[in-house]
Order: sequence, then structure tokens, then C-alpha cells
Amino acid sequence: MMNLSHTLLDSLKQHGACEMFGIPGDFVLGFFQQAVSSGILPLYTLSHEPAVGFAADASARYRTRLGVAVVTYGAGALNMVNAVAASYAEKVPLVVISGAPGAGERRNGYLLHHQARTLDSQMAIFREISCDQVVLDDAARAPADIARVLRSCLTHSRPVYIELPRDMVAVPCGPATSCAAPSTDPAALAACVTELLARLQAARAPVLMVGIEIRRFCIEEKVAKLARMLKLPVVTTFMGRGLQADCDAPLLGTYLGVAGPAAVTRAVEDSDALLMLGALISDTNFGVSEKTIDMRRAILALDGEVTMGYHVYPRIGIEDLVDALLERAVRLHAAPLTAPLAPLYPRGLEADEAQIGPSDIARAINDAMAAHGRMAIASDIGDCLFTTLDIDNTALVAPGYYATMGYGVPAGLGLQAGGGERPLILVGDGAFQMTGWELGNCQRYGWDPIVIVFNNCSWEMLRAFAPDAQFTDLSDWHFADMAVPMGGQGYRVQTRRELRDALETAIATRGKFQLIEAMIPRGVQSTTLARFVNGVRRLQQPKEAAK
Ligand code: TPW
Ligand code: MG
Repeated sequence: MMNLSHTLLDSLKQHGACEMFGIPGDFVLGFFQQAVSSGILPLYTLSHEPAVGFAADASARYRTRLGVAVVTYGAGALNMVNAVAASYAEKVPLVVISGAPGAGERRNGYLLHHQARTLDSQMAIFREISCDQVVLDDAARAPADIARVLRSCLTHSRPVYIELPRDMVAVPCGPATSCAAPSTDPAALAACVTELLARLQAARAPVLMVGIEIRRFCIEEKVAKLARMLKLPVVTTFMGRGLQADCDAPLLGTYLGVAGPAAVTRAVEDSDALLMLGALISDTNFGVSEKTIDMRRAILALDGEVTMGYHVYPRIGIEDLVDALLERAVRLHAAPLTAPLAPLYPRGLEADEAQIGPSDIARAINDAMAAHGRMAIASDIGDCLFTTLDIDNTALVAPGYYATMGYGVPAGLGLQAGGGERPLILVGDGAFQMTGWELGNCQRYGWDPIVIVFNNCSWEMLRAFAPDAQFTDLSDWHFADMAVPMGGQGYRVQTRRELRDALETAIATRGKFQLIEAMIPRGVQSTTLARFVNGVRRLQQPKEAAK
């Protein structure tokens, strides 16, 4: 006999989920038992709920499918709020499943353990960071409610919240069902495409900027084809770094205003028709633009609508837009491109006795990927993320806009669990202090990521913004020494030669996580971080003075 847990698990699977991450607790124990005994979806447990959220988020981003995080009520779910907020901000289809008190205990007159204020406080908190919610307290409605919520998750590419009272776990329930996707209005779409192509055709220097939605909605190949047909040079946003890595697109590089490669900055800021597909208009993407982009001439497809000039075409799905453009595209006569089409990333690390800087790590990685093949990267926030701008374009998951620390290590675990290949994890020492322990879970599942800790004994990004601050020095924790007891191997490297050798050995060693602790002198930053911080400071100054 089918029960509500089976219906939920089947529905998740039918909507594309391939695994779940979680930490049990008494309010969700029954569902964990159902999940494991049914074998419908594999379940990976980690150590701390933020990591559960990050791992599920990363798997969803990387594989373009639902991510699932299962936690207990209160202490578990509320521990995951920051991770879910990150998924909300960066448009990741994450399904949060939380256990909850059953109907009888809700009425027994006691305060219940894990209760914050009211029994519904948790729902209220998650309503703010999810696009749809349901409490599965009615088995008759459950199949349709689950289908609605999972449909919302995919349509909006944002988290949803499912609360499962523990007395409902095994009640009989009908089979999983599904809801139709919303449709685009064909007449509005036709009008939109006509105007959009006319604007591109009239332009002197159109440019295509791609953002995260093209991955979320799985249209990277189509967008690359569109760029080729329209002869549009392509740039990614900062958040979109890693997009088009596996496509044949005329890619110029990643736009980061005054901090990014000059040719890309020029192309974007001089464009008189910037077509932005799925790009978040965030400060990390655009805050360091010296010449502000003229949004009146830009065309923006985001959040299911298209904006150009002073008007909006509502209800236009980005995939429908790209399909229609592909159908109608005629060759536009874009100006000859001034920049080389294939951006050049630094290679050929000098394996000498010099100290290591962030750009040496980029070089070492580029050399290794040239020799052994590309790896997908999970990066934390910190100078390691700015360093990815010097690393060959390869699949990347990182919190480039929401910028939460602690993402990198659990995200890498999520990549590998999600059926991906062995990932490369880039993380600062400060962020590693937050979630580095999660590596101890690799031994149970056979995961063997390669982790490079940028150990500058410092919150260096903060030092960059506040050079005189007294609180940005961190101690030397000797992370590499912790690797063996946690089931991995560690390498503490001080010189470029040691860095190269450790990376070679790490790549050759399978079956255990490989932790390379790269010692970087305090104050040594990547050129991109230095330019980013200078840019932010300089561009914010006049505004501050005007206050
Ligand atoms: C959850 C604020 C942004 S960057 C940073 C802090 C504290 C320093 C990072 O140090 P780390 O990297 O990891 O050693 P590096 O290269 O700068 O030395 N809490 C959270 N997220 C953020 N973003 C902060 C605080 C922050
Ligand atoms: Mg640091």
C-alpha cells in the first residue's frame, strides 16, 4: 500500500530529483526510515545543516535539476535558513523537507521541543525565502499539493518548503501526479521577438550577456547556437562565470567592470544593444561598472519577462524566447570583434622556491587541467572566487551574488554525490573554518574531491576593504594535519614547486579526499580582488560624500 512518504518521494523523482541530503531528528525520523526502506532516492547525511542546504543547492545548480534537503523541525530547519536564502537569491530549485509535530501533539498543551515562538513560526520564516509552501496535513490533497509545489520550484527556479507532520508519514495516499507548466502567450512572444531583433539589427555593437538563468533553465546550448547565428560576442556575468564552458560559443570572457578583463569591459560598456539573458542585476555583477550600463538600450530577459526600452513583455519564458529567436534569427552584421575570441588564461607555473600567490594557484590548476582534463569547480566566497577569473572556463558553482561563506566544501560534496565527476574545491581558510569538517563525510561515501585551501591566515577580503582593521588576522590552523584522521590526505605547501607537486600527487591519488593547504602570505591578493576592492571604494566614494 502506498503511503504519503512514498508519494512525496515518487513525486520528487518524477520531477527530476536524483538524491537527497539530510540530517535526521525525531520529527523527521519516520520519513528518513521510509526514504531508506523504499530506496526511491539515495540519501546522504552530513554533519551540520548549512552543509545539507549547500550540498543540495550545488547538486541542483550543477546538474540543472531539483535539489532536496531533508531536516528536522526547528533546530534542523532553522539551521538551514542561510543556505536556503542563498538558493532563493541565486535562483536554485531547492526542495526543503522538514519534519514537524503531528496533529495530536500540536494540541497537547505543552511547548514542544524545537519550537521557536509559535508552532508555525518556522513556516513563516521559510515563507520569506521560498516561492511556494505546503503542510502535508491532508492525505487526500497531498498528491496535488506536492505536484503544485514542485512545479513552482521548477518554474521559478527558487526554493520551496514542504512541512511533513510526523503522524502523516505512513498514512495511505494516492499516487504522485503533476501540474502543467505555465505557457507563454504566442502573440506577445512574436511581438517581443520582432522588437528585439529590430533593436539588435539597428545596433552598431550588440553584445550577448549570459547569466545564471540560462543554466537553471537548461538552454546553454541553444544560447550558444543563437550567438553563433547572430554573430554576437558573448560575455558572462560574474555570477555566470563557468557558463558556456561546454558549448561552442564566441565567448569573450567574464564581465566585472573595472575589475575584469579590459576587452570585456569595453565590449559591454560600449555596446548599444546589450542583450542580457537571465542575468541578475546585482551589485556583484554590475556594481563595479565605471561607465554605467545604459539600461534603456539594454534588453533584459529575467524572471519570466522581457524588458526593453521602457516597457515589459510579461509571461515570456526564457526558453520560449530563445526558441523563437532561433527560428526567426537572421544574420546580424555585428562589427568585427576587437578582442581575441578565445580568452587566454595564465599557464606555465614556474615550479621554483618562491612563495605562493593566488595567481600561482590559477596557473597550477590551468596546467593540471591542460594535462589531465578539466574539472568542475566548487568555490567559496573569498579571494579564491576572484581567482577563478584566471582559471580556464570550466563548470563552476559559487555564491557569487549572495556571497555566503561556508559554501565551497559542502558544495563540492554535492557535486560529487550528484553523480558528477571528481570536483575541485577552492576555499579560503576563514570559510574552511566554517564547513571544512564536512570532508570527514567523504570516507563513508567514497567521495574524493581535491580541495585547495587558500591559507593566508586572514580574512583577506575584509582586510582588502579595511586595511587598518585589527581583527582580520586568523591563526595558523595547520589544516593539512587534520586530513589523515578525517580519512583524507593532506599537503601543506609553501612554495610553487611544492604546490605543483602536491597537485600532481592529488590528481593521481583516487579514493580519498586530497587537501592541499596552500600557504599564502597575508596581504597577497589576486589582481582581480585588488581591482574589485579599489573599484568598489572609488565608485562608492562620491555617493558616500553626497549623503
Ligand atoms: C557566512 C563576510 C566576506 S569575505 C570574508 C568574510 C568574513 C573573509 C573570508 O576569509 P577567507 O577568504 O575564507 O579566509 P580570504 O580569501 O578573504 O582570506 N559570514 C558569512 N559570509 C560572509 N560573506 C561573511 C561573513 C566575509
Ligand atoms: Mg583567508
